[in-house]
Amino acid sequence: MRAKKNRIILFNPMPVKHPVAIPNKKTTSLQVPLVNVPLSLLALARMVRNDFDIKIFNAVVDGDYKDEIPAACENALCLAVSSMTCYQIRDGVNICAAVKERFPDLPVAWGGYHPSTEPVQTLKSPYIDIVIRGQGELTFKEVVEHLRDSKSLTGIQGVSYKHGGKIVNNPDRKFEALSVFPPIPYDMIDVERHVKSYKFGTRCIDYYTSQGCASACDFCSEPVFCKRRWSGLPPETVILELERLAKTYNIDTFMVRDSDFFLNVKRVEEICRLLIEKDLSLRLTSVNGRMEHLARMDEEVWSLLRRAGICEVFIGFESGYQEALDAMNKGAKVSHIKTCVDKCVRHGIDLRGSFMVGIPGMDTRKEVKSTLDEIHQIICAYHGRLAHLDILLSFFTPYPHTKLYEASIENGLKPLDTLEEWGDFDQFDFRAPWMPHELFELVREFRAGMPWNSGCEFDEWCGFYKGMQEKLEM
Ligand code: B12
Ligand code: SF4
Repeated sequence: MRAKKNRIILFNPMPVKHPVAIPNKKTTSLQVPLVNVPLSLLALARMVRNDFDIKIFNAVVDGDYKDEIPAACENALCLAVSSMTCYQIRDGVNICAAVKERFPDLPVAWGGYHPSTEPVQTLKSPYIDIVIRGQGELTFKEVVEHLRDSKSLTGIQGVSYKHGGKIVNNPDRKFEALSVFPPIPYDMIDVERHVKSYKFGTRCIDYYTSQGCASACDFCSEPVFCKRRWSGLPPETVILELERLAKTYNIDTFMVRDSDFFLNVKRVEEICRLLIEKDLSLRLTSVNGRMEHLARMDEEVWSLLRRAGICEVFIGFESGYQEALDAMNKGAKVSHIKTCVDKCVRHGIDLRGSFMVGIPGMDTRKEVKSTLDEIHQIICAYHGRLAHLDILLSFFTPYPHTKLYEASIENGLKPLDTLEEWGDFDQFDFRAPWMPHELFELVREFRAGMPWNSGCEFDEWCGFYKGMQEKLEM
C-alpha cells in the first residue's frame, strides 16, 4: 500500500506590494507594523500538528518564499493560503499559479477574510480548488483529513469547492467557542523573527484573546465574515498564555489583535485584575474597542486598564461627520470621539485612532472638513504629548458583499468581477469616482502633514492646519 501524503504547506502572502515601513516620527515604532505573527496559519496548524507534517511560510519574514513554496509542494497533501482583501490576493494567486504549473493535481485551499466573503468568485480562479469559509479550525481539520483519506468534501460544513466543473457551497459551520481549541502554537514558527519593537517595549509580538465582532458596520467585512458572532477566551486562559509566552520568548509587549477586546466588560475587568495580581509587568497595545462602548465604560474600568498594563487602545472613529457615521451604521455619535479622547488623556492611555473619508453618497467636502476638524481637535487635546497619540487617516475602501460596496456601485464604482481585480485594488489610496480630485489631494497633503508623518511640533501643526482650512473653504 502507498503511504498517505501528509505534508501541508501553509502560506501567508505579502499584505502590501511594496513593503515600505512608515515610521511614526513621534515614537520609535512603525505606524502599521508589517511583521506580524501569522496567527491565522497557527490557528489552523494547532488543529492538525499531531497528525500532519506542517510547513509554514510567512511572506514578510521568509524572503525566499517564491522559490521555496513550489519546491516544498512536491509530494505534499495540499497548499493552504490565507488572504485578506488586499495585495495578499495577488501574491497568493501568483504563488498558486507557479505551484499548479508544476503540480496541477495538488489541491489548493484558500481561507481568511477575502475568500470567506467572496467564495464563488475566488473559486473561479483556475488555481484554487477549495475555499474554507469563516472560522477555519474545525473545517480545515476535516478537509485535510478527507484529502488524506481520498474522501469527497461533500457535507463538510463551511466548505465551498469545485466538483465536476461546478462550484458546490456546503452549508455554513457554527461559530465555535475559542476556548475549545488548543493554544496558538508559537513554537511552530521562529518567534524571534516576528518580534518587533513597538512604543512601549522592544520585544513585542501579536496575540489575540477573542474572535469576531457583534456589531454590524456596513463598510466592514467582519459582520459578513463572522455573522456578528464573538467569542472570547476565559480570563484565566489569557493570563496563563501571556505569562507563558512572556517567559518563553522574553516578551514585554503584546499587540492585541482582537476586533473587539472590550465586548464583555466583565471579562475585561477580570483580565485586568489577574494582570495586576500576577504583576507580570506586561504591556498590551493596540487594544481594539468600539467608540460608543468605550465612551460609556465606567471610569473604574478605565483606571483598571492602565494599572493592568493596557497602555494603548485602538479605536475606529472612522469619521467626524455624523451623516457618514450613520451611513456606515456605526451606531456612534461624533461626540463619542471627544469622550473617548478625554478618557484616554485622563487615564494616561495612549490612543491610536483611525479615520476614513470618501463614504459613498456623502457631501464629500463637508465630510472631509468635519473629519479633518475632528482630527485637529484630538491633536489639540494631546498637544504637548503627541508621542502618545497616533492617527491613521485613509480613504474609504469597499469590501466584498458589504452594504457600502453596493452603495459604491450605485455611485459609479466599476464592479470588481474577478479575484485578481480585488488583488490589484489599491488599498491605501483608493480614489473613489465620487471623490473630487482636489479633495483627494488635499486629504493626502493633510495626512503627510500630521505630526506622526511630518515630525512637526504642535505650534507648527496649528499653522499648517490653518492653511488646510483655508484651502478647504475655497
Ligand atoms: C493583524 C492584521 C493585519 C496585519 C497582517 C495580518 C496578516 N494576515 O498578515 C496587517 C497590519 C499587515 C494588516 C493589514 C491590513 N488589514 Co488587517 N487585520 C489584522 C487583524 C487585526 C488580525 C488578523 C489576525 O491575525 N486574526 C487572528 C486570526 C486567528 O484570525 P483570522 O485571520 O481571521 O483567521 C481565521 C479565519 O479567517 C480562518 N482563516 C484565515 N486564513 C485561513 C487560511 C486557510 C487556508 C483556512 C482554511 C482558514 C483561514 O481561520 C482562522 C482561524 O479561525 C484583523 C482583524 C481580526 N481581528 O482578525 C484585520 C483584518 C483582517 N484586516 C483587514 C484589512 C481591511 C486590512 C487592510 C486591507 C487595511 C488597509 N486598508 O490597509 C490591510 C492590508 C494591507 C495593507 N494595506 O497593509 C480586515 C479584513 C477585511 C477583508 N475583507 O479582508 C480585518 C478583518 C479588519 C477589519 N475588521 O476590517 N492586517
Ligand atoms: S468596524 Fe469594528 S465594530 Fe464595526 S463591525 Fe467592523 S470590527 Fe466590528
